[in-house]
Amino acid sequence: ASNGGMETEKTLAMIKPDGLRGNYTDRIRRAIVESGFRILKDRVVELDEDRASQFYAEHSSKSFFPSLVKYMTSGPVCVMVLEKQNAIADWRAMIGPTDATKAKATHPNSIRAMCGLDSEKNCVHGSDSLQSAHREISFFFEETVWSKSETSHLSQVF
Ligand code: RTP
Ligand code: MG
Repeated sequence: ASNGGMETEKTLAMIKPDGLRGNYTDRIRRAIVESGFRILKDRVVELDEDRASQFYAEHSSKSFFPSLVKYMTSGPVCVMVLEKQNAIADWRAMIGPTDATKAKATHPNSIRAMCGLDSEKNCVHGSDSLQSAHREISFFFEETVWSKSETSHLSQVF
């Protein structure tokens, strides 16, 4: 490769409804860029119940699923395609543990420590594997024809 064999990778990052409501978007995006990621694409969308359920289908049998879907449909989310070497693992490391309470205790510099609240309202998402990254990027940026009322560019929102 032209960059000396250092292949880049893409991952899907999401600022969840609590993160958007709490005005953490600018801080999160600055941290992303300062950590060497390129933000290739971004959009703000509102998930309805069907799409939130599809996105988190792997958790459909869990007891927290109904609450998770309610949370994820409580307001708009900002989805971004991030690119860098080792993007998937590096973004997961940057966001910290799922439970924001734990993140505050053990990973104080993580994004979930900065803006998350508890085991559910943890303000950000990151793809957990190459396969998830492919699925999730196409979920938001290819497969679905989002209606105009559901989607807007960040510049129109902030
Ligand atoms: P994510 O998929 O959102 O990046 O989070 P994750 O990999 O760290 O955690 P995962 O196990 O995939 O869970 C997905 C989301 O479900 C909510 N959750 N609530 N109440 C609970 O015990 C519980 N556990 C998980 C969180 O919003 C979590 O991010
Ligand atoms: Mg997950």
